[in-house]
Amino acid sequence: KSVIFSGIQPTGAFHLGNYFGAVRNWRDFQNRIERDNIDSKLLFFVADLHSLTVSQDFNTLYRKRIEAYASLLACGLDPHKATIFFQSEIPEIPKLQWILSCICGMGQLNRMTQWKSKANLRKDANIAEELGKVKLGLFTYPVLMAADILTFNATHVPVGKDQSQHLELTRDLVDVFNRQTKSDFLHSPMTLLAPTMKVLSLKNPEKKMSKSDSDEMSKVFITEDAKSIRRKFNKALTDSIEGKITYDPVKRPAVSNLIAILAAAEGKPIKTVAKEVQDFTKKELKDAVSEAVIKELKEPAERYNQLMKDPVGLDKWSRLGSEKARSLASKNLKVISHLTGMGWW
Ligand code: AQP
Repeated sequence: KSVIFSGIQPTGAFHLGNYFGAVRNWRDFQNRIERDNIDSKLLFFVADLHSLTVSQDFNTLYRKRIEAYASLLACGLDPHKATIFFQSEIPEIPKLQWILSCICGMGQLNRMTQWKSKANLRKDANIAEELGKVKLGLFTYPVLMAADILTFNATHVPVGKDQSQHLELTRDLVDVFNRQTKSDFLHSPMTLLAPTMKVLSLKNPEKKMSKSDSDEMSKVFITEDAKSIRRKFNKALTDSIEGKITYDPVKRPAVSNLIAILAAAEGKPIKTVAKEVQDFTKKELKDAVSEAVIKELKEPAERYNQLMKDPVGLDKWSRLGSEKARSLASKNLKVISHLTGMGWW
């Protein structure tokens, strides 16, 4: 039986990148599994422990976690069909993280690229001093991610390209664990790369659209109203190239980003959409993207507003999710703990 598993951090409201690059694909998995009657377990979680790896305002984090949970449901994840939970409510995860930390080399973590980009190391400064400021949690983030996956013995992990390196590390840790414990208990999880492209910032196509970007005009939230969506796309950066609209991510990244968003919203191949819009003006392209995105986000936005009016209902779903997740996690951790000579936790 396959176990499909993925998570998202509660570091801010979900934007089009999170939606097209992650959560919409998860919903499609969920619906396909139901339609085709596939024997598969689905687990999705709010990665609140991961969000602590960068500095957080603890006064707002509690609410952001709930907003993230509501966003997952609003995007169509269904607690009847998938187990949807908060990472911090599963104590088995940090237990396994410790066991994995004891088999993971510093050199393996040192090769990971994501902590380096998130640590904002200054190139001109003393490197030892800069490294000394990096928080242990940020450096060991990939071990926590491996623990998330292996606590549930997941077989498939849908992620964006930026996470592939962490999945490779997880597979390496599985090999070491199984070898050292002379077992084959842990599965080597497969990476399912999101079919959708990276959604870029509407203001700077050199950057991806990101929750933590302080420029609100760079991103469109899944809960945004039509007027605000139109305003953001109207003010989106394009380029000064005249003539036909063309899809060329290298020479025309901003225009290509708009075409790619339109294609994702309409559920069509980029090539087809690029042809359809080739004679549009840039204003017409922006209008078409706005209308397609408004249509695509209408239901998630409505559902989100309803869910946020019902905190008791949300709490009920998240408790149910945590109970289901814990029951699976504790079964697996018992075996893992026994294999590592720790007795039965
Ligand atoms: N711009 C993007 N385009 C496509 N996919 C994206 N994802 C994020 N941004 C884009 C995908 O969303 C999932 C959840 O991401 P995360 O919460 O783990 O953190 P992230 O990847 O670092 O996302 P953000 O929005 O940029 O958050 P911050 O600003 O907090 O770092 C992942 O599957 C990711 O690939």
